[in-house]
Amino acid sequence: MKLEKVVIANRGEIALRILRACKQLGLKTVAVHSTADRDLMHVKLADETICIGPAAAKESYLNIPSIIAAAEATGASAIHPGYGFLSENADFAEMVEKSGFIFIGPTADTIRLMGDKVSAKRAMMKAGVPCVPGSDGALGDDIEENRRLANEIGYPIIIKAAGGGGGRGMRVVRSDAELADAIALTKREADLFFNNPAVYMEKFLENPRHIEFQVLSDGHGNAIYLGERDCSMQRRNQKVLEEAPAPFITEEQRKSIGERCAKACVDIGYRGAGTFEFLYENGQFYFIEMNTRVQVEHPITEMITGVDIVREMIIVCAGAPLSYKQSDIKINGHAIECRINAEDPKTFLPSPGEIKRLHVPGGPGVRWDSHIYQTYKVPPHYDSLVGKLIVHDVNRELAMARALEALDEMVIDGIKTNIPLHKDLLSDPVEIQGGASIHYLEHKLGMQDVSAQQNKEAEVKAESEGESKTTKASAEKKAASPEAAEKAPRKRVKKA
Ligand code: MV4
Repeated sequence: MKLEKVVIANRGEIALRILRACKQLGLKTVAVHSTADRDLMHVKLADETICIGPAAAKESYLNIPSIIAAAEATGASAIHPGYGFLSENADFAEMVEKSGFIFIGPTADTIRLMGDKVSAKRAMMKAGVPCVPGSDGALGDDIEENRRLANEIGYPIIIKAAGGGGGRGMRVVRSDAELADAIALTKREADLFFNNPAVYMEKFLENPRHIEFQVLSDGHGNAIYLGERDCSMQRRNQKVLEEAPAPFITEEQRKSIGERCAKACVDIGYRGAGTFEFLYENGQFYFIEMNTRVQVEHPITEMITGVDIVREMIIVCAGAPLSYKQSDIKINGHAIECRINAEDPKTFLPSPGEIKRLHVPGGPGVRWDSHIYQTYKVPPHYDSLVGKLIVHDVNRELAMARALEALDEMVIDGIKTNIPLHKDLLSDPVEIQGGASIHYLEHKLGMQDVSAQQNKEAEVKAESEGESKTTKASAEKKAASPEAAEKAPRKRVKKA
């Protein structure tokens, strides 16, 4: 099929990023948007626009029939799902392809394989990707057997929902006494949240870093890795700042893990852009999940490799071979991304509203991926990401300095943003040193603010008691996250 016109089934900065890639490829674009998003920048720039429903994502960006109807009505040949929303919904990918359109991402079968964390881990183990030690598959009902397994792995262990991911549906267990209840509770929640009661067991890593490998694969036996990103700076499973390459990771480690990821892509016939998520502790990488979409933080990899990831994912999904072979890929310098959110920098409450004044930094090594403009009104209905400041320089120290200078220059008036948090973080000795664990930022924020500390304690308690995020003691509103929380609850489709 010849690719001529692409439906952009997303909003905000990533919709604009996809539109730019399409324009460069000479492709026509269709922006599908909700009633709250008529003024989005990519809607103004698209060749055609279609309103697909009301502000609520469930009725617009998650409305499968409306999106497919928009592709039909405009004679489009492909649909790009971006991140979040329907990007990792296998049923959507299947319906897109059954309707005769290209899904810009892997096949529905691949999304399904990776969406089930038990089958994902099994596939990765088979491909030679190192995984967290744990159960071989889903846990059975024999509590004696599960106890034996937990002792073999060694406490603490973690029970995770097979249908979960991104931090939902997990419970840490520290002794035999807690095990049976923890498994039962996690299974009930997993059934409720993901329509799939299957759970599995892993060794719980207390203080890991979160390091992920970017891959590109054409589904015809060509796959490459584009190095790794360190995404450890996070709060409540929301990444705040990412960098590439990951501090203190050697070229040997990069090559060893990267080659295994690329081989795994070939083994499973992976198509498009993908990310292998690892926990990294004591010099070892442990695979946890694969993301089958373009990620928020893809630009830092683009900056250090020179590869346009969105362009490559479009062309390989249209049937072209990858433009690069592994030997073309060289890691050049260091890149940092600061996610700029419309939120209170202290309470983290969302701060929608009108952008009254905007000045964005520029100059060499400074990139601003954002849909916002002066007079744009950030709507309250979606995640609070308003832009990504990406900086690049020859080394980490200079990149950090450049990030601080760019943040100093940036002016976003009318809404509150987390720019002060980023400035504070880039001046933090632990951040400056590099290699902090996934818990560092929450620890730092907890130290600064007593109420935040209480929230954190409530959160730890809630996690061990298996409450959902919405019941936490925090006054923080449940804001959607760009990549994960905006996903519709997965419905299990009964096989005929
Ligand atoms: C873990 C873990 C420790 N040990 N698995 C949370 C998100 C989901 N993608 C996996 N997660 C974790 N899995 C084992 N065996 C700690 C986390 C974790 C985490 C991981 C990555 C980034 C941030 C995190 C925050 C809390 C917990």
